[in-house]
Amino acid sequence: MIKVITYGTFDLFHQGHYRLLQRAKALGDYLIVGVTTEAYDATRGKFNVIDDLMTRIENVRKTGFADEIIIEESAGQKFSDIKKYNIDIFTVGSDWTGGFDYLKDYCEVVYLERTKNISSTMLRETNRPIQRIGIIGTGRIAARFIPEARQVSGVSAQGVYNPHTESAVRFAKRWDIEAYTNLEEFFSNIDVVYIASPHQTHYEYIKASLEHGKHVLCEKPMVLRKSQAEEVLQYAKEHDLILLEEIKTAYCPGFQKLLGIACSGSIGSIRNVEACFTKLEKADSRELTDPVYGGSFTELGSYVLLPILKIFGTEYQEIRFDTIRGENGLDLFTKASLVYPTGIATATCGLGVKSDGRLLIAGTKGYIIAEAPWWKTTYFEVHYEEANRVDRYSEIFLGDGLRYEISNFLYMINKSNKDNFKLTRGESAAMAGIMERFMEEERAGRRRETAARAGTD
Ligand code: C2G
Repeated sequence: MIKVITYGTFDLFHQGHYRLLQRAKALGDYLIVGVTTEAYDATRGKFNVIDDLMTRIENVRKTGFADEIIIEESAGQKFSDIKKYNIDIFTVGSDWTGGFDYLKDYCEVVYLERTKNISSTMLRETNRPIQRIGIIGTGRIAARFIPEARQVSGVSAQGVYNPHTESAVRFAKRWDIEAYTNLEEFFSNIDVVYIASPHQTHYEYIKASLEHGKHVLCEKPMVLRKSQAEEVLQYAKEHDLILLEEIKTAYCPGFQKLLGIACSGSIGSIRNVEACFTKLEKADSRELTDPVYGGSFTELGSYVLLPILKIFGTEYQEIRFDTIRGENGLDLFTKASLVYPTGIATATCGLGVKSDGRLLIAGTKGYIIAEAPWWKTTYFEVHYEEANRVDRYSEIFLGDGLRYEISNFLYMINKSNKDNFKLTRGESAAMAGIMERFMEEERAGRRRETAARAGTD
């Protein structure tokens, strides 16, 4: 019996896939088809798969050509499948010609002529028009966003808005996109909005974008008041629009895996979460000079609060902040301590004090440790009472990682799915509430310090 194997994503199943499977089957007596998982596709840069795995498997099954269907989960699996299933022929479309020659040592490799004028990419683009992204803001983060957006098919960076003509034009020129200084004109030329302007401007821009019927991806911290967060999230929900807060960690595959392990019970009941992120900034940087919105907590607080809210939820009983301030009164280093009914947590961040920058999750049976930069999770360990027992996990993190949230955003648009489990509305609102409380306490603290200083002069 001649055994044949082939692999693919088989998204939006089409004639090209059908013909490939038909000819693959004809090469032998028994055909095995490997269908890729979403996670594996993401590791090879395919971020735009529309159909879920079960739908794609079902579509392959319905052709009647596959005698067996398996799941392809990782690079390197082809080699072991060929051994495991005793394969005679590996086949794939001619778009891969040469790409799998390394398998020739183990079986015959056949590249079948690819069917012309049809592809999943074409179908995605015809059925779902490319989402033209308009960017608000021209700073460092906006610049990081564009190369990342270019990795995700189905979106294109169309233009940038900045009320200051010179900044808008300079940014647009650099990235070869359109510059807008008029908000109405900007909205009429784009489909979705990415907001990367200074923190305090987010709220107004989110409102304006939603009122123009645009889905919004907004940089963290989305807004700095809980009532504002609730208002815009509610507005988006009622108008069937997506409003997503951009905290790249929430969308990266390694962090998803870490949360999965943490919540699986393998370290028992979780009792303590400690998250730390420090980044030394120059004294004259915006982050350390903006008198109202600067400081370590508004800059990095979203990252360190994320694992805490994901694990313990949004219903903490107490929260307190301890802060070290610089000469201009801005917080250089802040520790937020949260108390929950079943555990405690600290969120530590610094722009003027360097610390370990690790994430520690302690449970009744063991603990998880992810070292810096855990906010771009690629590796973590699970430790137990027996010192020599350590489980190690790794995951890919591509580029600057914004591609994960952009593809998540696009997926939600295409699926008309307005609920985002990776960072829920409740979690975003809770974060805004914590930011608000911190800023209020900070202001009061600064006033007290100034008064005390005046008293001693
Ligand atoms: N195909 C084809 N003609 C088309 C489109 C696709 O013959 N017009 C073939 C591809 O060459 C591939 C199969 O159909 O053999 C599945 O295509 P995709 O779903 O695009 O999967 P792909 O990314 O090519 O994955 O490990 C996965 C494999 O490497 C192939």
